[in-house]
Amino acid sequence: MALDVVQRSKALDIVEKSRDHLDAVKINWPLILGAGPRIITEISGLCPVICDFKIADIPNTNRLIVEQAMGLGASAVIAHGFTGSDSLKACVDASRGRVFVVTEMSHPGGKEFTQPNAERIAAMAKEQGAMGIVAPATRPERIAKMREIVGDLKIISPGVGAQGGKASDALRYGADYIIVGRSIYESSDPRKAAESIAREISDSLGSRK
Ligand code: O7M
Repeated sequence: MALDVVQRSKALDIVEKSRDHLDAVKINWPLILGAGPRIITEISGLCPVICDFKIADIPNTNRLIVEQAMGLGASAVIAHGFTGSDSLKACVDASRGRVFVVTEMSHPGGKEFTQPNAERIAAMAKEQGAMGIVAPATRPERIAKMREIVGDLKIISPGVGAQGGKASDALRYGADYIIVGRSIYESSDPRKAAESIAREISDSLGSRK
């Protein structure tokens, strides 16, 4: 789940209600800025945390960011790839390989700069020893293309629900996990929303057999 709320109490309440149906909680800048970095530690006591800082700097700065995130309890981090292989390598080294690399972004503007470079970035993620990549559920055919490139790396896929993508399509085209934000945290019943997406996923995996 992408937990893009800004209040500590609301964040913890949503995680407590929905965590039985989640593999991990992805934390982005809105929650860090709203609740403070210790929220990483608090939530990591309930569910694995992926710090989505879309790290995009020189190698030394990347290393410092990753060390802070992992030190606070993150299980993995998310980095951009466009800064190049040395910057990504710094993230891989500092997290012991627990990095997901953004390839093509899910929003319409993702076609402008990220799409033309996505395949090279995916290949670099594989070469540098990342754990996986991020690829768009809004364009599931692109997930299939990325799968050809990254082989057995994990693919996590945002853009389900509020951005128009479907969980079952993303999985059918090769994603391992989907990232869902607003469809869960803006729901009047986050637990039920997470449960119904988890059911869609298990049904679609069942129909793959
Ligand atoms: O389900 P939503 O649309 O409310 O939230 C989607 C989340 O995924 C939100 O936290 C975004 O920052 C993130 N995301 C995208 O929506 N598109 C991308 O291309 C990449 C990400 C992402 O998670 O990158 C790591």
